[in-house]
Amino acid sequence: MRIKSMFYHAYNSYLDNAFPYDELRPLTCDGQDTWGSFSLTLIDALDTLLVLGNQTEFQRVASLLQDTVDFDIDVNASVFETNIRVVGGLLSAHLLAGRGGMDLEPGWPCSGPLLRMAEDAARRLLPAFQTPSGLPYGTVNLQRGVSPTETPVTCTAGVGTFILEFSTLSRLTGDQTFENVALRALRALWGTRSDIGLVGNHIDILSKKWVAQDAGIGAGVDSYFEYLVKGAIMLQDEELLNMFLEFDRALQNYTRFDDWYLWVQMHKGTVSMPVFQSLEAFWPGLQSLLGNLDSAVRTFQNYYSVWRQFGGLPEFYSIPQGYTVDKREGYPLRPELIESAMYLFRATGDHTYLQLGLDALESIEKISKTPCGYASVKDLRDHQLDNRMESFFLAETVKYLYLLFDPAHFLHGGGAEGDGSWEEGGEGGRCVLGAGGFIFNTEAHPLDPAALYCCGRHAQDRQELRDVLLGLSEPKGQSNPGRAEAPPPGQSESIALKPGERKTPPLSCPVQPFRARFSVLGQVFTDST
Ligand code: DMJ
Repeated sequence: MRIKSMFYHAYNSYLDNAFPYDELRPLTCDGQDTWGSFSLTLIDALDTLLVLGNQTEFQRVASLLQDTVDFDIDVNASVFETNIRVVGGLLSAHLLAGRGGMDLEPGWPCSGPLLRMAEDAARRLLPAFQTPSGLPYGTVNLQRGVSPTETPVTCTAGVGTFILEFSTLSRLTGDQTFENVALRALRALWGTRSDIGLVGNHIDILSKKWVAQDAGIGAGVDSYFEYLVKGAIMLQDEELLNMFLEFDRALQNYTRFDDWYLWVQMHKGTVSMPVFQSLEAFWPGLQSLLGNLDSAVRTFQNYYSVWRQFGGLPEFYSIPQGYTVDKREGYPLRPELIESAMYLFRATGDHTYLQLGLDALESIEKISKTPCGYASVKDLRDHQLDNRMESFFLAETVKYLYLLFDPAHFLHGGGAEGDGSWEEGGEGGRCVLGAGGFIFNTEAHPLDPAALYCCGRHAQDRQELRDVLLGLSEPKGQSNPGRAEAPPPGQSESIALKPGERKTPPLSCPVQPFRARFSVLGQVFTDST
């Protein structure tokens, strides 16, 4: 199958030429560290191996990563990227370990080596959340916490894209800290919305002032909205759903025009940038999860027309001009339109979405294939290439393409007792896994809500037992430590780098490369990197 060949061409090239670096450089056939120094592409691609049915390589890589990856490193890492790619990738592989034929610990899925790795990585991100507001810093040193000179400016997605991974960690391990800090950040962000119900692009996490006041659904914001919806579904949490629905009303009111979504000033609602960004193409998929199919279909058609015009989605597309935007003509092999096609095909059965899949396959093969991988397209107008293959190409783009053409895949859910798509796990086989469908994190790593529910119940039982035992043994009046609480505000000093210590530039909010201050159609976005 062509999608499998695409995967293995890129994957084997990474292993042969780039491992243990984070990414493959497909033009020079070598590797480079980008988001950290933790073999990022291999972690990100691990669950795709299983999605493609390769159990033996899944097992080999799972143990290779346990032996080779060390998060105790003096690296300044993006809190957002490390969470969605590393923590998300490891959690997903952990939850799929049963189907992957790995040797399982007796307590799995509530314990296991990949879960411990995910927890180790996530614990190193926690200092970023120790702020008076609860809004996290964008960058943290994995060994030493947040630098005293760290910028307090973070993008919206960098604050609001943790609840899926962190609640999974909390419910599997029984340590509430992760879910607490993610929720605290979401609630704090909610409190900063404007009078007309919108949030901007970059916020100062100390003053809670909006530094970039453009409201939209794309770069710097996108996965915040995605996590409100998916968090609501995964945790059955009405608070998150209500937050999203209120945002959605404002977005529909102020930013939607002819089923495009523009950027507007968050306080006034006036259009600041009539631009479609490739990152926005996740939106029709999200709408389909909410049941808003008509609108999802129309918006998808708009975005697909841009794909057809260029054979890919340029990073920015000026809607009035019907053309690319200066310096934003690239297509770094992003997954979002294919992701939406997968959801919409699942919801409608319409073959338009398969056609997009075919178009994507053809384009990527034709434009970006090199002797050792697939290269980001620097400019869709002349097909110049960049020497970079982002890890999301194997984690997301290829995975969503494969799942689009395999509607019976177990990850599409629909499992019911008897059809063999569910499995047992947990102490005494009390967990029924995979029967309630999977939720994909924003890096396409599937998470299983049933495991959260099952381990959460076990953790609760264990906690109640501990409380009873402690209550019996403690003298009256002494407090019960119980589960960890959300960190108290104002602790950033304790996790700070000492003066003079090494600090590399922060890598925060990279969802869209706001690499410099730049002006598009009169609107200035501020870069925090
Ligand atoms: C991925 O890392 C994630 O999907 C993120 O939410 C947005 N950017 C890339 C893919 O385009």
